Amino acid sequence: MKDTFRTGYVALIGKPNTGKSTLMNALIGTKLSITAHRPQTTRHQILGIKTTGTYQCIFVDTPGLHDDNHKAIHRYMNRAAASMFADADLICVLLEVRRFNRNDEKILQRVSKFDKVIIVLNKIDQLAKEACLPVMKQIAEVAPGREIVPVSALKGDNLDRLEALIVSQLPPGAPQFPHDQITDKSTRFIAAEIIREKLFRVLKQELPYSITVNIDHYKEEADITRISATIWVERSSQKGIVIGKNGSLLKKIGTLARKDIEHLVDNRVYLQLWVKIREDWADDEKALASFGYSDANSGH
Ligand SMILES: Nc1nc2c(ncn2[C@@H]2O[C@H](COP(=O)(O)OP(=O)(O)OP(=O)(O)O)[C@@H](O)[C@H]2O)c(=O)[nH]1
Ligand SMILES: [Mg+2]
Repeated sequence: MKDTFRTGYVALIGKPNTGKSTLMNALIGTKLSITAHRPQTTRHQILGIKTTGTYQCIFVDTPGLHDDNHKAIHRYMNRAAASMFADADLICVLLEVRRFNRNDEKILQRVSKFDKVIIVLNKIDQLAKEACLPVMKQIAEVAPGREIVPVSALKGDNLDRLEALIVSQLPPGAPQFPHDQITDKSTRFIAAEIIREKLFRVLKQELPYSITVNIDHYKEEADITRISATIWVERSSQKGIVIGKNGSLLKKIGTLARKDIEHLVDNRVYLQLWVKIREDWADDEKALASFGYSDANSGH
């Protein structure tokens, strides 16, 4: 007898920097969501859709849950993460094997009332197997009876097992998206995110948190895609830092971003970058909305 088709939403939640975006990209097999070694990289909910002959798994990458609510953007990010809890068919809580702490415990307590929760213990490549066991025991004490799956999202270890477990818990149902659709976000959105990722990678200090990227023009032609984007900063001193000496940093960011966007759109890309100031945009509800941080994007 033919198996029933399964479809469901799988929320990936956890503390910042636990590897949610890396895991989603690995499970989908495409880089959809940007990643960085610093926390608070993801700002919006992003769907990553995997469809096979027997199931459609709709992963929801979310911003890391954190207690830092002092700016409007942080409140937006926490809303974008938390709005997923109630609607998901399954919740995967990501924990880092070397950094399991009180904040993770709080997240596990928050999901304790949900039926379907899988605990994903990530970054096991950073620790010897024997050293992982005590952490698993500690987690089991906080979340008794929950399945704990140790993985390395970066190296791909044990992801087959995780995926099989996820799929086995999806409810029966027809697919919600066409079989060839892999995300809910536009190429334009992902292009802006790629630029933001390069800013995270190239710039030192805390500056990336004061930056957002907006695509002003996006035009696909037969043999080239033309993109013009603005990097918004909060103060004039930041503008100089992003541009760098003789424009060197901005050029580097542009080159790195262009390469990734070319890969994404499978075309040559002409990328123009501007740097502009909007004072304190990250704590200004109006500015946030105009830069796309609206609850329509947060999944609210
Ligand atoms: N060693 C190791 N590093 C990993 C693994 N998974 C993710 N990372 C790294 O951890 C850092 C954070 O990864 P992200 O995927 O951006 O984490 P995130 O949970 O999406 O972070 P936020 O969006 O800020 O909440 C990056 O530098 C990743 O390369 C893993 O399995 N092993
Ligand atoms: Mg992320």
